[in-house]
This record gives sequence, structure tokens and C-alpha cells, in this order.
Amino acid sequence: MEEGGMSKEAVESLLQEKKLEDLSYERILSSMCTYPHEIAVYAHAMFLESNLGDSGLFPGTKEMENKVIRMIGALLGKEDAAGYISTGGTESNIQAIRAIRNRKRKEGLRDMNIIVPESAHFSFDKIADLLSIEVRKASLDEELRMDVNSVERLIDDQTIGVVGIAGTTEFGQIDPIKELSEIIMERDLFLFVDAAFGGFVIPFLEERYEFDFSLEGVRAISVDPHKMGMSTIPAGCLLFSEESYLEELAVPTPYLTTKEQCSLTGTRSGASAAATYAVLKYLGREGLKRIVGECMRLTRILVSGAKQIGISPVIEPVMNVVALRFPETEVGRVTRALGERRWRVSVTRKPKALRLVIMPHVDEETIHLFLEELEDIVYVV
Ligand code: 0PR
Repeated sequence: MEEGGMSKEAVESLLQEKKLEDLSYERILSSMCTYPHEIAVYAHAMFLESNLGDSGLFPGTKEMENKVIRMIGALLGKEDAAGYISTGGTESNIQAIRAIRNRKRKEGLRDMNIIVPESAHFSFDKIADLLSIEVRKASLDEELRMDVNSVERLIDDQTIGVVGIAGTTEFGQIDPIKELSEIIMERDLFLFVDAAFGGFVIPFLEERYEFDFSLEGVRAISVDPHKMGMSTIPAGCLLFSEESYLEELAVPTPYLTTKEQCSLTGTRSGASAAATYAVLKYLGREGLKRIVGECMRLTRILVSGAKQIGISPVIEPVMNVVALRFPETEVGRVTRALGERRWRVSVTRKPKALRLVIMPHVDEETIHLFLEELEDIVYVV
């Protein structure tokens, strides 16, 4: 830090310089984030100083948070779900598992475990570490969905819950949530659905999938407004089927305007809560459906274009995530060559494939350009 500070112009020019070093989203096909909607940006700027960590000072923001919870709850089959706006999928995952861990600990259980699919996001590795519980990984079927038989084999007396993913990070696949719901109902376990990505996609797909609170066994769902919800970062949303689960997370906050706090973080962005409220109000279900519809249209163009140049997807895409199959020795070279042409793509773990996420910042021209360059790279000798 300089002793006397700098002029506003000098700082602005420093910022401009750094902004230019960042990538713009145009050729990013590896991200689950996108440009926030302009109405979200407007709301975010308006509520910048608002802190939901002491929500009694910001009752207007708190009211917006409550309304967001109701709107997303209604979208996911339970208007009166209880929850809060978190910093994103990782916090929501930690908190969902912490809630059930706390409940079971009160009941005297020790050495607990949960079962997640092999395809689970790496935040579950953080959970194992933070919450001192074992995270068991169930294998996947041929379509890369959680294998229900493998889940049943892994369940024992120390199991407290099962996690299904609705929109896996790498393949955009949906686990068999209905079957998982049946399994856990027989055994009185907790079923948590990580729909961080899929929560704002699946309700708007042409094909219908059962994955939300309309299934009796589903006790909690995570969905991120800062992914397909077009909101600003940081905005996740954790919902429980019953208020009592949220209460498992409560910590007394003696000198604040509220009596207790259930979030993981203390100070918490009211700006991204306002942004989420604004964008959901503005777009409505029809607006969100239009966005998902366009992403899916482009996904289909991408997949059929790839097939025409002899590259097939690992699974037929369920949502706007595509994994293209390459020989294991090729995928690194293709990724590097695409990178040299300023494309940002990623590589899946198992099976190794070229992963592309078709977010709302991608347009049709970009898809055609990408396919042309991919063809060039693939057929270079
Ligand atoms: N659950 C699922 C199914 C996810 O896909 C993700 C993140 C999370 C939980 C964790 O969410 P947060 O990152 O909000 O805590 N999936 C993306 C990923 O790890 C996140 C991402 C977004 C990565 C933008 C890169 C990027 O540029 O791939």
C-alpha cells in the first residue's frame, strides 16, 4: 500500500489493465458460471452494503431472501421449504450434510458415513475433512448415473444419508433420485440432492425428470443462482423439506439483531440475494425456460456437428453439458491445441473426455466456429 494513496484515475487505469488480463466468457466452454443478467447487476450494485449476517439491519433484503426461498422452493416442489442463500454449491453441500450429522450426533451416533456417487463434486472431499465423516463413493452405471445396487451395498448402520446429483459437474447426468428416494425411505435415511447446476435446468427441459421435493424421500436440495440462475456471485441456495433441519445449524448470536444464525459464513452478501430476487422476478419461469431452451438448442447443434466430424458424446446430453469421446492419448493434445486458439475447455476424470458446458454466454456462431476449429485440430496429422 502506498503511504499517500493514489488518484482515482490512476486506480481506475490499474483496474482496466487487470480487467484486460482476465478472459471474457466468449470462448469459455469450461465454466458453469456466466455473465449475470443485467437486472441482477443492477440489484447487486444497489444493495452492495447490505449484510444478511445481521439481517435485522436490512429487513428489506431479508424479505427478498425469504421470497427467493419461496420462489425456488415452489419451483422445486415445496413452496414452504426452509433455507437460505449461501455462497454457492460448496457451502450448501457442507451445510446439508452438517445438518444431518448434527441431528444424528445428538442421537448418539458416532463414526458416521454418507454415500455419494463417484461423480460427486470435489466439495464432498472437503466435507469428509471438515465434518469428520466418511464419504463413501458408489459406482456409476453405463450411463454414468449412480448405481443403486452399489448404494445398497455400501449402506450400513453408520450411514446417515445418501447424496444424489441432479446435473453432474462433468457429464450433466441426473442420478436416479426416485429409486434413491425409495431406498432411503425404507431405512429412514436422509436424501440430499445436489442440484447446484441442474436445479435451474431440469424443471425447464422438454423431458420430465423426478428429482425434487415432490419425491417424499428428498430432505434437502442445493441449487445455485450463480450458475444457471443468471444471478451474481456469490449466490447458492440450500433448501430443506422441514424447518427442523435448518434449526440443526443454528448458533446463538447474542449481540446481533437476530437471535441465531444458520449460515456457515457470518457476514453474508445481501447484494447477491437482491440480485437473485431481481432476476427471478424479471425472468419468471418463462424467461428461465427460454434461456434453458436456447442452451439446449445449441447443445444439440454442437453434438450433431461433432458426430458429423466423427466424434461422439460419452452419453447423449441430458442437459447443456457435453463430454466428447477421444482416445485417452488424444484428449490432452486436443485440449492444448484448443487452448492455443483461445478456447477454454476441460477434461473429465473417468472416462477421460473433452468437457464443454454450453452456458447462456455461448451463441450459435461460437458453436460453429468451435466445430470448425475442432475439426481442424482433430484431423491434423
Ligand atoms: N455441486 C455441483 C454439482 C457442482 O457442479 C459444483 C460446482 C458445486 C457443487 C460447487 O459449487 P460452487 O463452486 O459454487 O461452490 N461446479 C463447477 C466446477 O467445479 C464450478 C465452476 C464454475 C468451476 C465455474 C469452474 C468455473 O469456471 O466445475
